[in-house]
Amino acid sequence: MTEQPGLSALATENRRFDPPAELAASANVTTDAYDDAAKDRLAFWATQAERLQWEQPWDEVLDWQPPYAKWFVGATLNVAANCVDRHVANGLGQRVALHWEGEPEGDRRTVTYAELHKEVCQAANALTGLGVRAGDRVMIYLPMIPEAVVAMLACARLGAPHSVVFGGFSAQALVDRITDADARFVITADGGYRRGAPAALKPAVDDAVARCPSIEKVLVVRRTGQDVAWTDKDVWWHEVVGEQPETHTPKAFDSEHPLFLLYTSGTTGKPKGILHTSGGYLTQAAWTHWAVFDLKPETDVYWCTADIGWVTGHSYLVYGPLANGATQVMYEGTPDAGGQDRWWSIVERYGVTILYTAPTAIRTFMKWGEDLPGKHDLTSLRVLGSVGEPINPEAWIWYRRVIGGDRCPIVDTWWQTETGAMMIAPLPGVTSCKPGSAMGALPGIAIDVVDGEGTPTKAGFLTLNEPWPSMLRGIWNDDARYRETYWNRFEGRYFAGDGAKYDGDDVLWLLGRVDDVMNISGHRISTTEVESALVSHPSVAEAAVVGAADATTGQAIVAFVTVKGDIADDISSGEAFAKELRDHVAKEIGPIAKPRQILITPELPKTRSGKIMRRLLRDVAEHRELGDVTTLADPTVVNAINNKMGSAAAED
Ligand code: 6R9
Repeated sequence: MTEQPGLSALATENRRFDPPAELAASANVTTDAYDDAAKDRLAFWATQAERLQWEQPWDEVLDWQPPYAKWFVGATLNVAANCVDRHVANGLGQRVALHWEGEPEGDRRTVTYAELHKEVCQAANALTGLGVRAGDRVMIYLPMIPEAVVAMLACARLGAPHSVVFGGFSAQALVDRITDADARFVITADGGYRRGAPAALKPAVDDAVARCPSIEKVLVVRRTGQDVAWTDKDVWWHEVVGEQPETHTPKAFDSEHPLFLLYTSGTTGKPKGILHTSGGYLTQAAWTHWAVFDLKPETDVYWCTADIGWVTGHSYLVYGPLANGATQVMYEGTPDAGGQDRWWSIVERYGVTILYTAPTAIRTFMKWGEDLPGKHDLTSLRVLGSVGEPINPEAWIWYRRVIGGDRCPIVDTWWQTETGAMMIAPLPGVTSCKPGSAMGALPGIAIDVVDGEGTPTKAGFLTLNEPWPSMLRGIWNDDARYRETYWNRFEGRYFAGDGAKYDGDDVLWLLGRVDDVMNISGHRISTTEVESALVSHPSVAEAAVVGAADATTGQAIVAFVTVKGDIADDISSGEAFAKELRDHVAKEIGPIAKPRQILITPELPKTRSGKIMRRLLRDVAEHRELGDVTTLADPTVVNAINNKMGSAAAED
């Protein structure tokens, strides 16, 4: 356990997997795309933008005033009309948009584009009636139900930027985001189904709204039927939306009109509100979805397993696929609800052809055993995707063999909340892939790996050199942090925060975060956030949190905690106390941020200037030889912690 899984093998990976001949022969995108983009990048993106329906054409493709870009300047469009109305107008109203599957077995709903259109119009009318106007921020805190998609599109239709908060996050997380966004509305549900039981959402909203005076109305979907508290701000979705007229005339907004804010972790405790706008975002989300998955909307059944609370759910469950008129699967629950083969029964039932998921899920399925997918007919699958963290070659090969029947290309797609859409990925009809690599930049995207001085090199920091259509347009209300986080590190380059290297064949390998952001099951959580949650517990004095390699979740949270002087040793060393701290973190941030392991230690290793030496704690957490300890104020501290970790591991 000395390195992240698989990374040591990366430099010597020589296996190659060519595109299937049949797929290559009819691929949406060929090598020409690279040539076209290389010849004229802006013309290339303008061509992709023409795949959308614009009300007014643009005067200029790009206006770049670093670090702020405007794409398709002067043009107007309605994002929701692009995702719904135009397909209905093109005679595709009867095409299935969503095959929705609830967690309880047998709970299913089919939504055609015509039905989606009707519901989005009704929801837009209802929101208008509640007072939502263009520019208002609307929080969405919903389970994975069709209304989540409808709510996002209704906001987009009205030009009211949404901010989706993952349903697993706590009331406090909602308060922070509502406050930062200064939102006036919340769309939520009584609850959703999780692991076989209804999980309440409304109490967290009640708690948050009580603390957020800016909120005027809360629109509540009835999903589980569980009891809910009610205030005069609350309105039932089924009472107001169903009553509305079934049509709504969309207004065209400027290409740079804000589409959504999505909060993501940075290296400080305060989450950043990443701002995305309309025309450029939709252009790149739609084109990459069509090109990288080789989407054939007439015949494919596409399934992205991401939650709408993450950027992948925004770009590759809502905006990209719907802009392309895709038919897709949406599933509410956990992978083991109703059996550990639930996903494979879904693939079989709907004849899924394209599956987009995360390495952490694949590693979980590896653990559960290949006889489970083996029980189902998965021969409909033709393209597999991966996103969220580096996929180790072992998982890649398993994914290809067991799920893809050795016939499906795998597209490993690198991108971020900030990039809005895929940036680095193979093209399934073109690229000969190495297992575990995202291969190289997509057409129209310019990247460099640079050293500490910003000079291009073989191994170092991943940077983006040219503006791209779906790039973030800043951090909400924090210009200084936007410049500081992404643009000040290297002159003229966007710094992604990831390490990367080229192997001898000029194939690119992503090496994970170089800052203090952890990646837990593909979700970004900052060490500082978890530390502040721990320290907010009355018994905790100090906390240091690191991400340690974990075979299933990619990284797992290991917390080193010192307790306040008046806490007796036998209490703090007990399992009940560790559980209490874990639950406390779950309450403050959400269950996903629960530390895998909590180690109570008398002191934390610090430099003389008082900075916690995380590098050492990572070594401890991953059972590595300790590196240089000379800069520590008290070098004996780390040995004491190390001994403790050794005995804790033995107890596991
Ligand atoms: C889409 C998404 C972004 C961070 C990113 C990187 C990691 C995502 C990856 C990958 C290696 C891939 N990441 N995809 N690392 N290979 N294919 O995940 O957005 O939640 O903002 O996370 O995730 O470290 O910087 P987001």
